[in-house]
Amino acid sequence: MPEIITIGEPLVQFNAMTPGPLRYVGYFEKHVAGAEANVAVAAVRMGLTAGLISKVGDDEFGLDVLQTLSSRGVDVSQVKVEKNGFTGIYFVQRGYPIPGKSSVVYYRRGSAASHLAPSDVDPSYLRGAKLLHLTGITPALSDSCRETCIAAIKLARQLGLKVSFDTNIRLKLWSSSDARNAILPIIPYVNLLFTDNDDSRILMGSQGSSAAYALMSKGPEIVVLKGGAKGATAYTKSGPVEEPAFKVNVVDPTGAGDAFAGVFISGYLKGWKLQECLRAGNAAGSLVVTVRGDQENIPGEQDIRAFLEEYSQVETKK
Ligand code: KDG
Repeated sequence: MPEIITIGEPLVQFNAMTPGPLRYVGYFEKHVAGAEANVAVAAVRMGLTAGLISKVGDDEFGLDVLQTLSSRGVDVSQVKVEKNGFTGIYFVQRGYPIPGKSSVVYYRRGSAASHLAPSDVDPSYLRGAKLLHLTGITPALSDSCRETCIAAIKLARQLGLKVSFDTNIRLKLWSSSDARNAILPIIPYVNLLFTDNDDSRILMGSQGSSAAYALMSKGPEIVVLKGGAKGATAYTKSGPVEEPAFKVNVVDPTGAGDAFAGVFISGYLKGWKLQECLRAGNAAGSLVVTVRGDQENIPGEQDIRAFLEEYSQVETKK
């Protein structure tokens, strides 16, 4: 039984080898990604056990997802293969029109994972786990995916699991008002909420500490505001805890937030202080942005320590 269970769509990512508009890109590098799968890989790198509940198509990309995630230590026993279904893919455009930023083009509508239904969540798989992690991407995929998220979260709480949720609002998948209407009812069931200023403006009409405390008043014990290159802040009843980000060379920021969340959650389950969770999460996010691909550079504890040792020396030398 894995300690951390995630539910969501694993995707095959085609990452542009060169920055610029996709129409001029000649070569792409293939990776396995998907926000929840990325979090599961981060948990495994941190020494925890993790499993994914999902569906892939009976195609080559489905095989790629299954082989890659299991080779990375994620339990894929609950990833069903849908006959005649297809596995979602997406392309990453890098560095254009904003240097250092990426954008995505999805080919996933009607994918196998969008057919996830509450019956795909086996209560005996959740029983005994420590934490269920979901994101705002899955409820955007279809009505049955949204129902699956709600059913799984309620079941997890009944079974005594902690629930973490990353708002991850993808406006290429749904409108702001649909996102708000689907995500706000989920928040009261969440123990540990990850969000950022863009998402909190959509959800609460505000940002920063006022949004964090307003979200916390709906139920979560901890609200973590991810600020990317600006660092991250965790809000609890005892006040905010802040950690700055590290300066690194950005190749592709896609997936950094998932590495941050996965490492933060793992630290939280290990009983680390919030400051340590934030610092380790920032280190993981920093390492992920320096390469193409969401999962390859997610560090384990030892590499996080090495990174922090080097970077705190850089900081004190300044
Ligand atoms: O957070 C990175 C993810 O956005 C990426 O891997 C693709 O899961 C994905 C999505 O739905 O955007």
